[in-house]
Amino acid sequence: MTLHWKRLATDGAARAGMLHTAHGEVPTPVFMPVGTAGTVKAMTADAVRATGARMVLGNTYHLMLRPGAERVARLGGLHRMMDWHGPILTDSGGFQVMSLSGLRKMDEQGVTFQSHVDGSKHRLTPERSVEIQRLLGADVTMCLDECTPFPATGKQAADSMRLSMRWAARCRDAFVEREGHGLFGIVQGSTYADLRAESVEALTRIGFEGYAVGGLAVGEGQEMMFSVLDSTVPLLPAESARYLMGVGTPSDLVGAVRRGIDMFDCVMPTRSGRTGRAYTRRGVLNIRNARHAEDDGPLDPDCSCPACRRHSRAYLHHLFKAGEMLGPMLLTWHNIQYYQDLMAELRQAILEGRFEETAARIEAGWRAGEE
Ligand code: PRF
Ligand code: ZN
Repeated sequence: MTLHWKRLATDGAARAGMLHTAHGEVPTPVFMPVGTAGTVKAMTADAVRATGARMVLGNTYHLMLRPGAERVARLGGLHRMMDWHGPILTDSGGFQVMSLSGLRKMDEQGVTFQSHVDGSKHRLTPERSVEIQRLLGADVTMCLDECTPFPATGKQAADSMRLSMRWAARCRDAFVEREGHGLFGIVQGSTYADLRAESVEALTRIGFEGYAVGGLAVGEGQEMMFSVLDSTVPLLPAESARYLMGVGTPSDLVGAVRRGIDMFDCVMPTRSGRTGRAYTRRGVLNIRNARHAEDDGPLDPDCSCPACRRHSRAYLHHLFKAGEMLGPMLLTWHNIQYYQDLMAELRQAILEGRFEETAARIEAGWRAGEE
């Protein structure tokens, strides 16, 4: 059987389910830590697993440039290289080309760009992106798309979305079916409900193992993002997984799960962990702040991660002040743990039919406030 998702319970629009892949099962809603360059930065694979994470994300763009997709394949694939034996979803590269590469040129066939690593020239087409993701060994392959910049006029958004839909059809043709592997389409259309509907229609006509909502969290704000989800998510097939790409804050996750999203990825917990920002049950804090310098208490008393169980805020503060690498490691661990605990709590609440009261309690905790 190819990769598939099974719905186990619903509560309002929120869903609890199970994603079945070649590398195991993943309970949803799920948050996938970002392992861009073949590592979840500052974490060993065992540490990632210990947080409860069951699926991680890898990036076509970074790995094609360094160490190269063919080299990863010769070395046994990304799972073996990373020593991560759970499922891996890989992003297709288009989004990262736009946000990271130098000179780039888009045409009907694909995108040509300059590497941010050494300035060398590369080309990505829908066919090559799918091939690279196969060489990496991705369980979930993403279609090559264009993430329409925000804001966009109706015409810009329509042209961009339709190009992504033509590329989606080419990705479907290029994808080689393998047991437990699947291809996800990506809905685009910016903030225009009619274009989002047209995009869903085009993708469901082609048919994918799952559907992502792309082009959000690009500057439109949470209210607009939720409004796009309100109009778009109900159009997606009820029996397929839904993935909101590159989102988001804990509050974004609760709001998107409430609207029927099953899967997420974001650099936020890892990236902000490295700069000293911590997400807790009582909101966000920065451990570098002087008020933590002599605080002997834990970062989050209800968290089971090593940063919280074995260390004080004062010690974590000291590590960051001294520029010690253990600081970013411990805060990354904590933030991933927090995101995993949040998703597990939402999933349990959906299974027990008490999503809204759980969400309200979590949101009240953040308002009780750290800063
Ligand atoms: N497309 C792809 N990857 C993405 C996005 C997208 O639109 C986003 C938007 N938030 C993040 N990552 N392929
Ligand atoms: Zn913790």
